Amino acid sequence: MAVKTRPAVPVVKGTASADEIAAALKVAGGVIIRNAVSQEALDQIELDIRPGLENDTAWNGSFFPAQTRRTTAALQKSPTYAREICMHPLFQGVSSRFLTEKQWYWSGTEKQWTVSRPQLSNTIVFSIGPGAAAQPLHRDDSIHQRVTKFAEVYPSGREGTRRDSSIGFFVAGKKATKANGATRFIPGSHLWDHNNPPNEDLCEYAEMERGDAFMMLASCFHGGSANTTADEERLIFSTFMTKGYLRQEENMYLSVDLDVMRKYPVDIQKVAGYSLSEPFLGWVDSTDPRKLLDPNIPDNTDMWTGVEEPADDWA
Ligand SMILES: O=C(O)CCC(=O)C(=O)O
Ligand SMILES: [Fe+2]
Repeated sequence: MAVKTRPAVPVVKGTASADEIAAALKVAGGVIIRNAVSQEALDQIELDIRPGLENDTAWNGSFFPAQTRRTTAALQKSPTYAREICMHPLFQGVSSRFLTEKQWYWSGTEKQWTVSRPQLSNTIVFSIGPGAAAQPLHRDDSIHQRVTKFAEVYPSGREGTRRDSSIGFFVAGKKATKANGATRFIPGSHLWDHNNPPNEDLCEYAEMERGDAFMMLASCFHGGSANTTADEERLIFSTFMTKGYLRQEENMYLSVDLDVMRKYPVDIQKVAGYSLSEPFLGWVDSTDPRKLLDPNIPDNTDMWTGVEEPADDWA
């Protein structure tokens, strides 16, 4: 099985562009972003989600260590999480570049172009306590039944938008070190063939200060590591975006009350899943599901965008 030398771990500043981060992800599969989220936002998010962590009990299974506490449905619990993490411009910008898909189909003898934009897949807060064992190395794209073929380099253009099902954004709510269990990952493993098993010896650790973030393609091998400290909590805000036509990992429609969703601005509602994936996927009552949140918006019953290929419209 072809395994190339490992690329270095890319580390960029929070002022980097989405294009720079996308380019680095294509090479390494994961990127560390310094100072991605402000300390004030993290203070508020922690206040919002701490009760949920305190109410959680040990996972009944082996994937999460007994010392891990989780809380989900961040949109229900923390508008600051929604705005500052889910809608982070770099997370949204990079997700648009990898996960937006354009395709044409025949309508009679006319080609009709459609665009499917990415949506939120999950929002999970992890608190991983002292003594927690390491997670096995895994790829998060298994939830979407993905089978990755070996590639020398990440494909460009439309083929590139078909490779990954999801992108993760792990924001450090507290310092993450090798000792307290920082996420480890295998740089370059997003290009590996499905049959190529992970290898612990090839791992690097995403060590972060509070407010740094680790962005990762879902095809990259990774896992939470052992927390070998006596008294340090590792606090991670973990958010994924996925394709507009795949099932969300966390069912946002059942996890977030409609009354809570109604209070959010339109951009958050759309990213949460209240929009159509063209040509006509995800409707309610044969129209845009966002009508459930705002009955005054116009009906959307167009099943295509047009005969011209739409331009890439991200900033
Ligand atoms: O704990 C971490 O850093 C990563 C968690 C993870 O990869 C998972 O739960 O799928
Ligand atoms: Fe994972």
